[in-house]
Amino acid sequence: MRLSRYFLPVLKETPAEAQIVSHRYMLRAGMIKQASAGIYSWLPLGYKVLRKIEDIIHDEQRRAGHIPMLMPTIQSADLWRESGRYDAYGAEMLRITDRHDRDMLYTPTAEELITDIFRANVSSYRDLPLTMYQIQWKFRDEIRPRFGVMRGREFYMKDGYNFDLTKEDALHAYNRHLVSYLRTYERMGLQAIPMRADSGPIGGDDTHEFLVLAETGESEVFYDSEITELKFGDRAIDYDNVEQCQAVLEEFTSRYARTDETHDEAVFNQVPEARRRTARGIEVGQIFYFGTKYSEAMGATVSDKDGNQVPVHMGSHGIGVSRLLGAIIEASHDDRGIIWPEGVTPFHCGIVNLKTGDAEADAACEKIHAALIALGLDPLYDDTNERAGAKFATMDLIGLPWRITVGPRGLKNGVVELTSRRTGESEELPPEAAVAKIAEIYGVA
Ligand code: 5CA
Repeated sequence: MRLSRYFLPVLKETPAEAQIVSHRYMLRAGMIKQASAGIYSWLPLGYKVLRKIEDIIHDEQRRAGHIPMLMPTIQSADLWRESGRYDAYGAEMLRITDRHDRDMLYTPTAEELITDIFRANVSSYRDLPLTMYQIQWKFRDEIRPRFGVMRGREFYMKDGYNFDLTKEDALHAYNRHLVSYLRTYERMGLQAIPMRADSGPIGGDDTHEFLVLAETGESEVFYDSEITELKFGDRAIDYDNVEQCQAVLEEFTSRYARTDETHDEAVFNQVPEARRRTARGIEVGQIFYFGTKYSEAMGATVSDKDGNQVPVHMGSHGIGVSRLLGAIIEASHDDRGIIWPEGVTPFHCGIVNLKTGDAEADAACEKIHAALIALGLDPLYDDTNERAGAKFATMDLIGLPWRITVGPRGLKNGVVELTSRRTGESEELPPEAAVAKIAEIYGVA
């Protein structure tokens, strides 16, 4: 992509309304624009990262055997009256009346609708286990929308729902989700720690929130520092293997790690003092097992092996897709801008032409740009007439992990410069070698 043809409305000034760094950088880098309180347009650069995050989630859900689908954002109130949540949800639910005076709502989550789909179509234990999920917009009329996409009113969420015959099967689904979430966040360059939490309006006893540690996080968290040394990494996992998934759950949840809602000072004090940590965290996901809460209220039953009608055991599992952009930036930035992890970067690398209009520099940039595209990569080529300093400032702000800098002086010696956004380190090398190195980094060599 040529920057001269792209839509990247970068702001020079720091917007006064933005209190935290991720919000400031998302506005300054032209990723989002507020449409009204807690509601944002996703400009091209922000939308690209949103899509990358979505792709990783789909990929990891597929690995875990979960089935993608899509449900509407506007739902009838009737289903929510059946579960009892139409009244219970309170002012956070955006209620809408259609032209026939029917009560509708903008979905804050989708347990009711998926349960309705299930009960209309599944009647036998033979069709279980079943886990379906969607990535869809949600609306919660938060009292205090703030921090940009972190606490929006409209936000993008992955929500998955499992249906199982027994509690044991449903707990396996819970464990499967925990494993798939660990993998998902790691691929985004994040460490998200599962912590015992409170289930709130979703209900149920078993629930873990995934928290990214950050000073600007809205949750207060308490944990054993040993937990930050755990990494799922690229170990093999068989999602059908109950013991294997259970072992991962135990490994990642046996140490003390709780949000303030479930914090217990007496239990915390049993952790050796040197390992006790109090910090703040950003909740980027939550998994729930709530048993038969919705299936009983809504008559979602199946016939078991003996022909008895039994309510199914369920859970739901969410990832804050739009919030993740904020969380990743909070975890990965410096005073010049964002530093995208390779897994979610909007463009794989930047190409900066130090002297646009110089025939040799232009030709070299074009060649690098074309070579990267031919490899299936997505570079952003700054072919504008801005000064070099301004070009660097934009590249640093938007946070592409790699930059190739091309200028007449280097080209005389047959070299360009390859710079890492994270370390700031540069090396001079021939253009072809710079392209080869980028290809190697992204595994397309
Ligand atoms: N039905 C369940 C699981 S699908 C559910 O709704 N869970 S939730 O309430 O925990 O939301 C899932 C995730 O969405 C949260 O972990 C959080 O990362 C994100 N989220 C929740 N509210 C907001 C909000 N106002 N703005 C941005 N993200 C949010």
